[in-house]
Amino acid sequence: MERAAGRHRPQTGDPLKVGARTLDLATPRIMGVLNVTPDSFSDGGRFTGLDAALERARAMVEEGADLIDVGGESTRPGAVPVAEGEELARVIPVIERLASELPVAVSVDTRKPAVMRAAVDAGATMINAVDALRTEGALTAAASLGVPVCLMHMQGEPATMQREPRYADVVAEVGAFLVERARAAEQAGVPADAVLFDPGIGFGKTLAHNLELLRRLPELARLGRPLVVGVSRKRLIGDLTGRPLEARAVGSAVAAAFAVARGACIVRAHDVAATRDALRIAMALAQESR
Ligand code: HH2
Repeated sequence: MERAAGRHRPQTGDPLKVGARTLDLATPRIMGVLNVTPDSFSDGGRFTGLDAALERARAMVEEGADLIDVGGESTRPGAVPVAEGEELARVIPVIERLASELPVAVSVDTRKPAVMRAAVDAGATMINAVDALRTEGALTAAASLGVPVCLMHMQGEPATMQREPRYADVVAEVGAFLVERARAAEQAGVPADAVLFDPGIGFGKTLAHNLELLRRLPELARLGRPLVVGVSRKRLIGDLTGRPLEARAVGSAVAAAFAVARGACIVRAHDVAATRDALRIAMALAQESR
């Protein structure tokens, strides 16, 4: 893919080391979503078998995914927390298999320190910390594992987060939260250059909050850490297009391209082929406008 040239793209320093691999974030990257849960909002129950999970991951890599994010606990609005043993049983065999068979890095989407440890032991080389390492023991676990960590903003808990979320200034508050969590991670021993930020689109946010975060993404990019953004198939796409979950690929890809043009380095996507095409167009246009 063409090198980035958009005026909003941040200088994020060195390429990201993910295990033995290196991700040059000057080119936008796609994180393919693989939920091995019965209840994820868009792909729940579809990839819970080992072979189905592997097949799905392979297809996403073929379509252009640069890493695969494995999740064993849904964080959709209203989701019920999953016990540690259950989450381990869901994700560890899948991560083991993907890490040994895929040509790309594998990340683990979790809040639990025990899952982080077992996942890295099984071959994961990145932690997608959807509560920004606020679970007890998670900061220490992340520091000891020595892999990059994505710190995501969430207001409240999945079970209740969409009940009237409020902010005085959503961008300022999300930014301050991420900076505070990065400081906590650094104090625990996570190297500053191993931290990525994610505004957590849809996590305790109204449509207006989500749109404002996406429009003002350059302000978050200026915080100096690579930005991860997940819009894929989310409610905002449904609200804006009127489309059901299975018909949100185009809307999601357009939103991902917009996020990249505004400074996102990694986009989290279910529909990888559509997203890859959209990013290619967005980056080619960004280069034109230099
Ligand atoms: N969104 C979801 C889950 N994990 N991680 C990051 N870093 N950013 C996101 O926006 C994000 C995330 C929710 O989407 P999905 O995984 O498809 O659904 P569920 O939580 O129901 O499994």
